[in-house]
Amino acid sequence: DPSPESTFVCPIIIEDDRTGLDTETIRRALRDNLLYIQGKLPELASKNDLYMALAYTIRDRLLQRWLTTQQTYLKKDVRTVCYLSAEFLVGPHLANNLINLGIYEQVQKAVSESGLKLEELIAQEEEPGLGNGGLGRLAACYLDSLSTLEIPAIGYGIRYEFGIFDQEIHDGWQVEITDKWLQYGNPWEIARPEAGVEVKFGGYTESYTDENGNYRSRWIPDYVVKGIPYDTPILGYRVNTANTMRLWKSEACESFDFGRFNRGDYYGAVDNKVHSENISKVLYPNDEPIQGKELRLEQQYFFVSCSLQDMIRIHLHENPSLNSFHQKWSVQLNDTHPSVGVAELMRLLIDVHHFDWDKAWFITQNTFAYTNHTLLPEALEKWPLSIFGRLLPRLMEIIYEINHRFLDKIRIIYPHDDGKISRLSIIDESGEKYVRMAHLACVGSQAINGVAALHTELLKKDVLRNFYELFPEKFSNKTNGVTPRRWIVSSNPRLTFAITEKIGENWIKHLEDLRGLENYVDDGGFRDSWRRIKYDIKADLANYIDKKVGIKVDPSTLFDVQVKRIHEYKRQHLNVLHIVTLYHRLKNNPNLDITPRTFIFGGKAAPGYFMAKLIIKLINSVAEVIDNDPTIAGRLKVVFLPDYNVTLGQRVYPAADLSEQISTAGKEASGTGNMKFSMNGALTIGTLDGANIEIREEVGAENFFLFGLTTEEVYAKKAAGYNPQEYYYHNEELRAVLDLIGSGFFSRGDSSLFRPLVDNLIYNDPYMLLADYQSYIDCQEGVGRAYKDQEHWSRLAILNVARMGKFSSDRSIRQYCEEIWRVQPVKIELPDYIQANA
Ligand code: GPV
Repeated sequence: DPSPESTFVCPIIIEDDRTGLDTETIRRALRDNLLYIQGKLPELASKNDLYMALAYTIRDRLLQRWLTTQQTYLKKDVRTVCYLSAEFLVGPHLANNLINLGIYEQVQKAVSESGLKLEELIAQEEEPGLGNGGLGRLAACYLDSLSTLEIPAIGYGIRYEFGIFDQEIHDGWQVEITDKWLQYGNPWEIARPEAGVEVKFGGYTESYTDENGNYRSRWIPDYVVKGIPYDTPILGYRVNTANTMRLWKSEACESFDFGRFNRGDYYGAVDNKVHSENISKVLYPNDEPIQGKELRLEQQYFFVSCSLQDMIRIHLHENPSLNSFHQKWSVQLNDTHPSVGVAELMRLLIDVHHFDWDKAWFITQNTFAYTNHTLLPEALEKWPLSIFGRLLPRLMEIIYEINHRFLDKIRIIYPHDDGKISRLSIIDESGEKYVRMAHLACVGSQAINGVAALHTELLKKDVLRNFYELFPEKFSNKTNGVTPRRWIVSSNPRLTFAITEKIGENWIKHLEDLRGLENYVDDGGFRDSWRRIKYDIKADLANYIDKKVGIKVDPSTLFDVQVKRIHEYKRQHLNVLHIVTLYHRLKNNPNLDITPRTFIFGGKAAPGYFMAKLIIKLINSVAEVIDNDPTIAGRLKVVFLPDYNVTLGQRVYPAADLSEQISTAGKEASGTGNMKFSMNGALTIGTLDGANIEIREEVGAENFFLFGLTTEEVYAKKAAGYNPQEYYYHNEELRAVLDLIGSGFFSRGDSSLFRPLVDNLIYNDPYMLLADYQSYIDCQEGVGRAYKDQEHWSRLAILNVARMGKFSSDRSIRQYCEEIWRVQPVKIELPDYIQANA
């Protein structure tokens, strides 16, 4: 019998070590996790042990919010957005979760007893590099906003074992190193093997008549792979909503073939396991255009099939049938990478759930929506029929049937117009036959959107013209946005504090409120502190640069920054032409009065993209000569920062004075780095391309450095037979600059090294650098002059920040919710015993 003393007459209230948000409880939980998860005594713990213990401490605080969110969704039978994306470039989780939970300060104090700073533990996190660039990062910003806006959502993707490669620079050249982001474990994910699903590949199809006399198809595959979901909670800012990012890992169904093993074929016995696990092994490191490799198609079909099967399972748990599927799920295709989903949902509805074609098609068309992210014709995804049909025979049949029915309708609208038919067809039959994935996405979706106003207009006029003619009502624009939680609050705490001191903290959730800063542009004291903050951040970056690449840069110089994937259309080499122009001028006139600048570059090149890799080598070669030339006396410095990624972006954007957004007009769909710079008080030098146009509209033409041809002028020049040689021969300075590069001056006398690059500009110049050169140089002179007047520059910078409200991803997501997904917020109430956010 229990003694009277041990009988609880009422529950004892203790702070739960897994949920409490005060400093003391977090401190206790941290020590506890260090011992019981890391198995370390405090005095023997490494920095990484402490990071892991802290990560688990924070994950504990997410779990109640996450489970409550999922339970609420099930109970309320909500409509859910599924964002299908081959890439999610989420960046490190720890700092973001602290900010969104509102416990940054408490954790800072709790950590201090370890003798380490919270910032050091935050820096310990290995970022999940599960994306290439803008497209993957956009998906991550959208997950943040979906949770912050309390929208039921799931991000479905692939759990690559190796993400985007780490970049090292050896002798000026890019070297790719395998990204082993999982090697010390990932505390933010939870595997759900019980929710695994199977995916078929290869083999053949056959028709049969079922017990009711219905004519059906079945797919006899060559092999079957299992998908295991790994879930990561995505918490919104100061709300209880924690949505799920569900990434699929591929595994073998039977990891070991005993039949083969018994026959003595050990390697054959593990073959199947090796092949199955290969599917989610590595991210393809090409930005646009993608590479047509079979494994890439396997990846796409793998994650899309897993995700659709998952939705169907969840749906049937709550609903008697799939008749209402499209009412409960809105599935967004992030570019065409997941567009095989259109055919896969048809297959699941018809072959597995025995729907008839028309009903299945109605559900499918009302489920999907498609976002296009590119204007480069070579980046439009297409798969050779030979590969597609061999790997996915049943999907091939379904796509033929979709196309057949689609073209039958088209023939009625455009009788006797065979050109139209072949231009609209999902199958490209002009040479080797291909499946055109954008056509499949357009035909199978209820909505189609571009990612900036100009981009959407060009889609309608050009890339998807024939589809726009057919169904104009499906098209709309959704200008990209970025999350201010990561791209201002987390990356730029000093600016966050300065803004919040003046206008309160509402702007973090309602970025339009930054307008309030306009009241302070005339406040000299505010401008002073604005400049001091920028200087301090630049000094931090200068320290980082010295540590990483051993170059000393002066924080009082103009920091002129271009960070993004290396691509000819993004024109990093135009930036180099400007640098060499200034260098050439200083060599001819050493006393020339110029605004001292530090040029900072960062970005990865696709490993197979020769010209992009040569551009990296050029930047580093020019850097070496200029940085070591005593006549320059520090007035120009050039730095290439290796391994540009989300973490480095968070360091660089806040430190920039000038943002380089210099793509050929009509080539950059939107850009999102342009937004991150401007939000952090950099001014933009840019062309009328992508979202630059809308940024300029918002901040005002007088606060933006514009140069270059417009899209119309680019088209007209091309049509008139663009000849770059005319610019080369008629512009003396340009010729001197190109000749200097071509001569071997920057390559120790080797005049062959940069020849392909220089010749490509003089004789071909597909991205019209030479046509834009003079306009760019002149515009940069204006930048230099403007920077000399620091009071003036500060005004422009403050106005840039004040007017960036439109470019929050919260605005973008609200528009998707209202105009495409038709979903509503769902409030999440925590049980009483969980401490609410601070
Ligand atoms: I397609 N984008 C990308 O990063 N990778 C791709 O494969 C494709 C597009 C980018 C565009 O280049 C940017 O202009 C755009 O801002 C971004 O996608 C997000 O929409």
